[in-house]
Amino acid sequence: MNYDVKEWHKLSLAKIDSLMDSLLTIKTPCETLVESMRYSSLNGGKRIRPLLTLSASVLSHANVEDALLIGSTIELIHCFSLIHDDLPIMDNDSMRRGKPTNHIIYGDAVALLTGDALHAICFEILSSNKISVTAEKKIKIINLIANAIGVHGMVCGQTIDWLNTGKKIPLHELQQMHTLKTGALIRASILSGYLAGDGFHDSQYQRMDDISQKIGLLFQVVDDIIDATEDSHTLGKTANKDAEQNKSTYVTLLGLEEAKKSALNLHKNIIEIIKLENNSEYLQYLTDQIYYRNS
Ligand code: GRG
Repeated sequence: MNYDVKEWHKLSLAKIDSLMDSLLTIKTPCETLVESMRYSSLNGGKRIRPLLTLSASVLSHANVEDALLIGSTIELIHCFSLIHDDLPIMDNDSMRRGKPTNHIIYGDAVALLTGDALHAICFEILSSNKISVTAEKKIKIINLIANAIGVHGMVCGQTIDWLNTGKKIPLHELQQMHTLKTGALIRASILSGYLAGDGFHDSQYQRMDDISQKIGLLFQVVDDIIDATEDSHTLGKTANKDAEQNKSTYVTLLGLEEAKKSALNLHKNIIEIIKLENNSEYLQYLTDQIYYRNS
């Protein structure tokens, strides 16, 4: 099979954006809510999570439309977490994806409610008949995603982060916090795409799980590096925020050079193990994108 990865990336981005647009074309008595949901979702994110879902679905020969829908709903969850993360009561940020954050435009209360609505719509879509996987698989996928975002994942990681702002924490605690806050949703993005397909054994699923956790960690180490090295214009959000808030990061704990070395080794190791999987060209390409990104 010939994989034109750049073309795949471009086409997939267009499909994700178009699907998200149609998922957020909603008739409701509250137009402001939908406008706000669209403002913070249809605004040029990298779409790394749905792209990961799509790339993993290729390995298990899942239906592309199913993978697109699953990935796009995960992106809606990601958008909700960014809105809440930017609120004055949390990170208090005024710029996201190069534009004013949601609460700057719509106010804190509507921003909070917009996040809640994006959260709920993910599960409304996933449990609907828009997805053609079996009921058993659908439940597994919903369970995986729900598990990744609540007390066992993202919200737990965010709470640990919040409670430790201004404190220096040991490296293993930093790693645990990121595994939950960022890694869990990235893991779910990959594994849900894989689960939508067929014909894999438990041992193959375990290997994908290991790969997805390593990709989540690479994403975060790189995120800490670019937060410290890139400017706000390139990042599309306030640069050097971690240091300003006195947060522990891979850069503050290890130093920039060691953090870069750690990302380099992790990237090399992930590529080595992904290459052992058939049809993993898109996943390799996205791992490179995660490693080489500057925003
Ligand atoms: C209150 C239920 C409830 C949940 C909120 C705020 C929160 C819990 C979680 C925040 C999790 C969070 C914001 C993690 C940071 C993840 C991160 C590194 C975001 C940047 O992701 P990119 O680089 O951004 O993929 P784009 O803009 O490209 O999508």
